[in-house]
Amino acid sequence: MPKSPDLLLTGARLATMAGPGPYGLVDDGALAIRDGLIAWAGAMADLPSDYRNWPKHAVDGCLVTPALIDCHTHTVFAGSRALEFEQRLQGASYAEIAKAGGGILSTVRATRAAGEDALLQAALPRIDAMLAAGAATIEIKSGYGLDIETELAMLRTARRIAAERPVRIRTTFLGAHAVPPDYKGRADAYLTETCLPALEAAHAAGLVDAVDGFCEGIAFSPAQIARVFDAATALGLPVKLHAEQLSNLGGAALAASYRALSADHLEYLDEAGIAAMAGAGAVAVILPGAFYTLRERQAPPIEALRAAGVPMAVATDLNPGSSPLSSLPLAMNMACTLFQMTPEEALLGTTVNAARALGLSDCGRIAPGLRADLAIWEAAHPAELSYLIGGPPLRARLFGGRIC
Ligand code: DI6
Ligand code: FE
Repeated sequence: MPKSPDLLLTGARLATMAGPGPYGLVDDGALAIRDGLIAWAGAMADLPSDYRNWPKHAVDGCLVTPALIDCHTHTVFAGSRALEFEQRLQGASYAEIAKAGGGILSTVRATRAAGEDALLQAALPRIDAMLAAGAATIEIKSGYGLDIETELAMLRTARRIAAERPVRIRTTFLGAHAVPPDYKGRADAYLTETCLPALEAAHAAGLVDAVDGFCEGIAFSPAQIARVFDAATALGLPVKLHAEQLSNLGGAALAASYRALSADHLEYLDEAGIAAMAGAGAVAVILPGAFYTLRERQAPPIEALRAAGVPMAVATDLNPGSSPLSSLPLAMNMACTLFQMTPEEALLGTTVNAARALGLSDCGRIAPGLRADLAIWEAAHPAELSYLIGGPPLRARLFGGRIC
């Protein structure tokens, strides 16, 4: 990345998310940025003299937070599932539509037919919406290819996004998302012949940061997910899992036994799963957009996760079927209103704990030495990010120290 010019942000309230006190708040703050990193952050009154003559950028009356991190998305896909939305409103369930060959498989058909350039062009407006809502780091999964060629094409497309927009992309291999039609009823053969070879090829091409799976009655069993996790572990890749979204198969405990970065969704998570996650230090990624869209009734066990000290992240799960949502502030609002997370937990969930769910330690807080990825909001208090439905206006974003 080209070096960014030295910059001193002044006049803002900082929500450093780095303690002490709620949100790590600093009133009348100053923030010095050099070479894309935070050099110093604190109260203006304490600013060391070295920084006093740096070029200033006043953001009086604004709130500065770490730029938001979306740690669970399926942003690269082709086609639309609006008609399925209509079917669900007429009474068809997500699982029924999936079993009839729609759902994920309908997006697979469109994605296989699209070609890489079309995939990129379809993804960019989604990315633009995510950036306009304050994100700077976005995780993107494969899983709508389900053949070797298209799984790799999805991951390459995701990586290309970082050359097109000021954003950091982390890629997750999700070959175990659904069983493709040509392998109907033969999930293990799909894993042996296609999914695991695709993982090896994608890893060899340097396209994989982590490995995910969908552990569910309509997708893969724990034993099948274990095969994928064994392969990931052999390649030295961290794992995460779509677990306990529609039923309880013990996916979170399985993920924890592989020291997963995270287990995600978790509506049907039980006490044993919570204890396993707490023991493994896995992040619980809460995805209220999917709960809302599918009009689910059972909320994830937030109170028990909180009591067990499991760190919680919040993400959009942006995908064409169960969560056509690109705004992290809206996801935060939903996490508070639907699940009674606190606004501080919601912001920790899109900064500190989202970084952790991606295995990143250089972002998600405002502290010296971390990346200067920042969001500048027209807001007085960080609770407004969750309180206002869709969040307060974003004045600007800094990516690697550059205003954009
Ligand atoms: N759970 C989800 O919420 C997404 N994937 C998954 O395993 C939904 C994907 C889709 O419906 O296209
Ligand atoms: Fe998902």
